[in-house]
Amino acid sequence: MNKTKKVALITGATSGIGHATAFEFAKQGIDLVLCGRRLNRLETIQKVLSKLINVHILNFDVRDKQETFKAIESLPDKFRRIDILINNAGNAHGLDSIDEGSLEDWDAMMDINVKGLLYVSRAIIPGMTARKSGQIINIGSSAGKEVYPKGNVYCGSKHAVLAITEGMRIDLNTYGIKVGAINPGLVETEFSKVRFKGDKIANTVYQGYKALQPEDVAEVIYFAVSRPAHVNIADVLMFCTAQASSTIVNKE
Ligand code: NDP
Ligand code: 8X3
Repeated sequence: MNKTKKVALITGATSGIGHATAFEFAKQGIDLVLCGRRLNRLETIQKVLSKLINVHILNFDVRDKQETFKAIESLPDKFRRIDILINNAGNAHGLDSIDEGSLEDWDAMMDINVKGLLYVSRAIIPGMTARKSGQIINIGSSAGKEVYPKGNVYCGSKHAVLAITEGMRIDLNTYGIKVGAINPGLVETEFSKVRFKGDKIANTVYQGYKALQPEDVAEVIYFAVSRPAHVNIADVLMFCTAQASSTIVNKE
C-alpha cells in the first residue's frame, strides 16, 4: 500500500451525502471505511469502489455504543489508521410542534445525531491524538445555525453538533488535528423520506426548485480535506441558490 495514501471513515455511507462523499473520495484515491446499518448497500458500494481503492465496511448502528466501539476495534491493520473522520450519519425524525412531538422521534435524533457522533468520535480520536494528526468533519446543518417552526429537536441536535465541533477543535488543537463542520441547507437525499416516514409529503420537499445534490456537498467536503496542512476549513454554510434561509425558498 502507498504509505502516503489516506484512510477516511465515513458514517452514513449507504445513501445521500455519505454515499456521494464515498464516491468523491474514491475518485480522489482515498481508501475508505464505510459505515451504515444497511449491509446490502454497503456490500454493493464496496464492490463498485474496490475497483478504485481499498474499501472496508462496518455494519453497525451508531446508537449502540458497544456495537460502535466493537466495530471500530475490529478494523484490520490496513484500515486502523483513520486519517479523516466524516461524522455524517443522521436524520430528522418528524416535523411536529414541541407540544405534540413523539418521544421516539426525539430519542432517535438525539441518540443518532448527537450521541452516535460522540461514540464514533471517542473511538477514533485516541488514534489521532497518538499520531498527532488527523481531520474530523462533522456534518451539521443550516438547522444548526437557525431554528425553524417545528424543527425544535432536530435543530437542537444540529446546534449541539456545532457546539461539539467547536469543543473538539479547542481540545484537539495542541495535537494538530483539524476539526470543522459543513452545514448544508436542503439537500435532495433520503432525508425527507426518513423524516416523514415514507409519507407522500416527502415527495414535495424538493419540488419547484433545484435543491443541493449530495454530490455538491461531497465536493465541498473533499475541498476541506484536500487543503494544505496549515489550512483548516472550520465552518461552512451552504445553500442551493433558491434557498435564503431555513424558511425562505424561492419555489416556482
Ligand atoms: P440520508 O437519509 O440519505 O442518509 C442518512 C445516512 O445516515 C444513511 O446512510 C443511514 O444509513 C445513516 N444512518 C441513519 N441512522 C443511522 C444509525 N442509527 N446508525 C448508523 N447509520 C445511520 O440523509 P442525508 O444524506 O441527507 O443525511 C446525512 C447527514 O446530512 C445527516 O447528518 C443530516 O442531518 C445532514 N443534513 C442533511 C440535509 C438534507 O437536507 N438532506 C441538510 C443538512 C444536513 P443506514 O440507514 O444504512 O444506517
Ligand atoms: C436538513 C435541512 O432545513 O430540513 O438539515 O433542516 S432542514
